[in-house]
This record gives sequence, C-alpha cells and structure tokens, in this order.
Amino acid sequence: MKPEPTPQPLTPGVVRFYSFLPSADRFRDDVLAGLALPQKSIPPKYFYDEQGCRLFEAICELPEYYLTRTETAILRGNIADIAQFVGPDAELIEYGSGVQAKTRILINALQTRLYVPIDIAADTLQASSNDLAGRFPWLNVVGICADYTRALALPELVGVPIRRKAAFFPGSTVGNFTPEEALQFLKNVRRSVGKGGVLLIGVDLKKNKSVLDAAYDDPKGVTAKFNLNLLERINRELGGDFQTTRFRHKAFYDPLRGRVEMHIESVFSQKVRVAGQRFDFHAGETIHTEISCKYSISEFQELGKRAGFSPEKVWTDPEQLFCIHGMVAA
Ligand code: AVJ
Repeated sequence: MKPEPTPQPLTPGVVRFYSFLPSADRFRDDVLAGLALPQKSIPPKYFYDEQGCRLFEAICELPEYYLTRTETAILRGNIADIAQFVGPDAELIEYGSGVQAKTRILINALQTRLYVPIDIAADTLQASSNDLAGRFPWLNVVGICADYTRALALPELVGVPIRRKAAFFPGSTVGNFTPEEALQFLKNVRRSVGKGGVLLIGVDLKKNKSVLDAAYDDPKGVTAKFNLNLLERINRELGGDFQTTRFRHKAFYDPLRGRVEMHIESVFSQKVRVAGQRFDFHAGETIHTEISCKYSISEFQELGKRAGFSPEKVWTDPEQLFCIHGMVAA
C-alpha cells in the first residue's frame, strides 16, 4: 500500500471513499481452491455481488426471516439507553454496513458526526453512503470498501472532534465466522476502537430448530435464489458453466453445533468447468457456502471477554429471539 499522505480534514456532506478491495483474482483463487477441497466450500462474503445484495434485502423482508425486523425493533425500543451507553461524540464504525437502514436510527439518536461504514460490496456502499449523507447534513461519512474478514488498518481521519470509537456490527453477521474466527475478529475490533471504545453487536440467539430451519429455507425460495446466485456469479465472472437447475439449496440448523449450515447440493452426478478447470460432483455432493452460528447470551459474553471486552449491556426482544450486546474495550 502507498504511504498515507497528510490526512486532509473531513467536510460534512462530502462522502470520502477508500478502497482496500481484494482483486478479482482473489475471487477466482478462492473459488478454485474451495472447489478442490474434499468438502467443496466457498466463503459467504462472495454472496454479495449486486444481485446478491438485492436478494439479501429481499430475505430481510420475509416473514420467516425474523432477524432484521427483530433487531430493528430492539434498537428502536431501547434507543435512549443505547445512546446513553455509547455516549456523546462517538465515531461510529460499522462492519458490513449494507443498506445502512439500522444505522439511521443510531445516527439520529447519537447525533453522530463521523460515520465509517465498511463493506465488501462497493456499489451498495457508495449508494447507501451518499444517500445517508444527504439525510444528515452535519454528518461526515468515510466509506471503506474492504474485506473485514482480514485484519484491516483504518485510515487516520482528522477534522472531527471524537471522544471515543464505537463499533457497530449488526445482523448477527458475526455468526458467519466460526467461534475461533469470531474471537480473532473481535480482537481486531478491540484494537480498532482502543481502550474505552465500545462495541454494539447484534447476535442471533439459539432457539427451536423449526424456527431456524424456516428462516434459512423459506417457502418462497428467496434464500434458495440467494444461495444459488453464487453459482451464477461464478458463471458471470469466472466463465463457469454451472446449470443452476441441476443444483438445489439446502439449509438446516444443527442443534449440536448451534449453527445453521447452508449448502448447494448437486442433484445429479455431473461435471462443471470453472476458469478452464474441471470439477466433478457426485449426486448429493454439496458445496458448503455458509455457517450462521447462534449464541446464548452468556456464550457470547464469554467470547467478548476473551477478546478483551467487558460485557456491560444486553438488549433483547420479548421472545428472546435476538439480542444486541453492549461491550466496552477493557
Ligand atoms: C447477513 C450473514 C447475517 O447468516 O443470517 C441470510 C445471511 N444467509 N439467509 C445470516 C443469510 C441466509 C445472514 N447474515
């Protein structure tokens, strides 16, 4: 990376973007390596091309997908307490910011002056950040297009007085990491916010298998489309020849491991070519595309402590479907 020039002061209403995006070759390398594994597997971050972002937004509207709606209600219902917990003059750093809908609630309540959304999806990041800056004229927005599953050094920002840093990681996206990866990620966040910084993190709670199975395998087939779009993206960007009708979406909650697993299953024995390489599937063989780990309140607090946070607050809904943890960097 180039040496940082002297940081220029920020201006409200002028959205600044930084791109630390992995090259297109990385997608190719990860897909080719993942399809060569005994258990074929592709990381979930590759779901989010333009079509994938749209399909994820459609998932969030499904009656079975309670996560988004419940988390939004928790935020709204506890916003005064949450704002008090974060305190005034906080820089708000959001991981996986997407369409930034929940963020508006926070920015409004916190009267945030510096917002740093981080997302892998460049177009969604730009469109959402510009839209947000238009809604809050006093707000400085610095969009970071990056893959935050790798350690990430945030640029130095000047011109806005800040008392502490607050990391916001909604959506239970932390569940896409294994617990070991989540620990590593939380340690990185701990370093980014510094001592006294805070973390607001949305975490889906363990629950009845039938509720979770329906949330990840909806009857309208939107989640199936979202999952199978990965094959279409490979066809589009890597010259693959997947016939998506010869594959099917498979998602289920494994109560022993406390996680949902999502796979793409080959319905037939078949061969596929991607970027000039051949891959064989036997009937019933799967590509593992996602895990969504579920944590009890105490399990996640334990993880936070191991990462150097002190768990101080938990906000939840009356049915205990979902929760938001408030933690302070020790
Ligand atoms: C955005 C990663 C939190 O795991 O619940 C939704 C993605 N996958 N339906 C999740 C997703 C299938 C979602 N996260």
